[in-house]
Formats: sequence, structure tokens, C-alpha cells
Amino acid sequence: MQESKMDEMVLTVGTGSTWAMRAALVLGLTGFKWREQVFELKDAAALHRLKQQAPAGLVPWLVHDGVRVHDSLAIAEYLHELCPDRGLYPADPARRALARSLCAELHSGFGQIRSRLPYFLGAPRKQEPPLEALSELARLQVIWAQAGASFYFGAPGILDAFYAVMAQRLFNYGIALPGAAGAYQQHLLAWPLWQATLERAGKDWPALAAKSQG
Ligand SMILES: N[C@@H](CCC(=O)N[C@@H](CS)C(=O)NCC(=O)O)C(=O)O
Repeated sequence: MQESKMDEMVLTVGTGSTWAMRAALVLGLTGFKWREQVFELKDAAALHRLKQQAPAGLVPWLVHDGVRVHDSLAIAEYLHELCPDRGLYPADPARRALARSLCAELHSGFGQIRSRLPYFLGAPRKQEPPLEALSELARLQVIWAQAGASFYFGAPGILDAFYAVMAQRLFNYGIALPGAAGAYQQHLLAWPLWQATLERAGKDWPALAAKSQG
């Protein structure tokens, strides 16, 4: 693995990692330049190397200016602090509190959806929503319905980045939420920055991971 220069921003990710995709998407919102270091999470030797380097044994983590920050939510917060005027969180304190609450809810919740509808890269396949996940889907319905066919607070931010992966996860299983919540889901799916991140995660990350083992 390449050493990082002091002022360089390096995001370490893993193939197929949804948490890493969220961090990469937030980075994309900042306008900063960064480099990605990728571990192949299905490869035992790569995982072993990851465990030796990773503060918590997991991806993602970000290195910048001698600072190392791990966990997607902490990375998002760090990036917001670096560029508070960029609008990653809303300027209004009440809206910012709501954004933070909903990001934290996503970060620590939705366990049934996560385990019963595991994320995959590739062609969507149709599946009925599992019974165990229905209450979480209902909760998403409530959250997303507040947004409608736009970004949650008008301009794209951390909240949209966090929920974009969820929008894609449901889409991958042929699950389209109805009404205003569905409009938000479609908006996230069509978001060019999300599409670019998805493309990179699907193609560039495996290629970079293969190269770094050479
Ligand atoms: N809550 C953490 C979750 C990180 C996480 O679970 N990363 C997974 C990939 S999505 C990982 O590193 N797995 C490697 C392993 O379990 O050995 C975050 O938001 O960053």
C-alpha cells in the first residue's frame, strides 16, 4: 500500500462496502480532491492486512493532514468541520439537528433491512420485502416522505449521501417505496454523484484492490 503525503486526503475503502460508499459520496460533495486505497474484502490475505492497518478493523477510514478518522459517520462529521460553509449539513440548527438524527438513525438502525436484504453490486433482482423488515420499511416511508422529489433539505448533503445507498439497496431488490417517499428514492437513484460513486465502487474499486496486491 502507498504511503500518503501529509496534505493528501486518502480514503480507505473495501470492495462492496456500503459504509465506504457513503464516505466516498460525502467526499464527492466537498469538492476536495482525494485518493482511494482499496481492500478486497473477500480476500483473506487482504483482510488480514486491513486488520493490521485499520483502527477498528473495518473500512472506511480517512487520512488527512496527519489526522486519521474512522467510521463513515465520523468521516462525514470531520468533512463538515473542514468546510462548514459547503452545506453538507443545513445551516439552520433545527434542520441540522434533524439531519444528524436521521444520519445517526441510519447508521445505527435498519438492522433487519441490512441483514435480510444484503447489499450487492450488479443487476437488480425482484424480491418481496421480508416480513421482518416491514416495520423498518414503514419507518423509511415516513422519513423519505418528508423530502419528496428533491434532496432532503433542497441542496444535496450528508443526509442524502447516507440514504442514497439505502435507496439503491431497495431498488436492487425491486422495492420502490410509494408516494412522496418513492419520489425521494427515485431522486437519490438518479443523482449523478451517486451514480458516479456506484460506478467507481463497482469497477474501479475491485481493479484498484487487485493492483494493490500485486
Ligand atoms: N459503522 C461502521 C461500519 C463499518 C463496517 O462494517 N465496514 C465493513 C464493510 S461495510 C468492514 O470493514 N468489514 C470488514 C470485516 O468485517 O472484516 C462505519 O460506518 O464505518
